[in-house]
Amino acid sequence: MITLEQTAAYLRRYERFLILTHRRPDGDAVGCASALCLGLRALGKDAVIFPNPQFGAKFAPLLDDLLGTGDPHGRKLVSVDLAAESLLPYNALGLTGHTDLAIDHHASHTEYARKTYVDGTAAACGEIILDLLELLGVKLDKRMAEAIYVAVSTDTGRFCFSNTTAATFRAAAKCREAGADTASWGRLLFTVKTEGRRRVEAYLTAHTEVRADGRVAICTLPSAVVKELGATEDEMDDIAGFPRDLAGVEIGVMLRDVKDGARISLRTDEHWDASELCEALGGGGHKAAAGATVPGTLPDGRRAVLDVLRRFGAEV
Ligand SMILES: [Mn+2]
Repeated sequence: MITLEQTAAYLRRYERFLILTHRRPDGDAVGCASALCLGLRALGKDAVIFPNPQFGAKFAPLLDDLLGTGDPHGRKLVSVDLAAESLLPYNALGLTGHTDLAIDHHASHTEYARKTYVDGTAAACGEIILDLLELLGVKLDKRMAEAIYVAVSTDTGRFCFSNTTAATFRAAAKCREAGADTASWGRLLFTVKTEGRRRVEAYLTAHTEVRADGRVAICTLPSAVVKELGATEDEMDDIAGFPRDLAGVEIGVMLRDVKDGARISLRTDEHWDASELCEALGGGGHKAAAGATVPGTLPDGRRAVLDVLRRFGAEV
């Protein structure tokens, strides 16, 4: 592990960078990649973001003009918000074992890079990137500020999750001061509901499995259903939080089928540690939000998660 100052010195020392994000890139991943890339360019460096095939339309303005690879091995590979190399996008697996610097905030970070900076107290990796840009002497412009704002506001569920700290609000304040259009981004990210999203939420409402006297809620969302309802992956942002929002629920479980099995997403209240539960399933994450992928079908995933919940004392 290196310090934030050493991380800044590392970025200052080299000229060519390729920034890596995780599969199903969220607002924090995209916001961090965008702000870091723009900040490095502001310092006169040659920086690009690896074209993750799952980058969605919603965040497109943050990535405009920033995507590319060039010769990846002629660049320093920097990952942001990426807890483990197994989370690299499928088309970036050739880069496995080559990450030079990892900047992250996941407590479950696996230290796969040559150099690693992790701050598990940061609600969003975007908070770290903002501090780094300050250390590097980069003046925050409107676009960088919006990228950081997207990162911190999404990873904290618009500043409502228990991971939100005073530092998160200070980061958001700096973004607003630098001209971020927080109202427009807020509406786009959190309040606008597309027709596809509305249909998926209606399906989930009708199919939520409630157990343990209402303390556990499980949603199973097959990709075939998403397709049938005419919804896209871009409309599924934070859908994993849906079962946790029911009154009385301590553990919300979302199950979705992915290429290599069943993706389990857990959202928990203060009685539980989602990260610990997901580690028992081979995954990881944060105390209130974590995930794991298990081999097999959605019913296999459901059984696996129920087994672990029982092992940790839930009467499901
Ligand atoms: Mn994050």
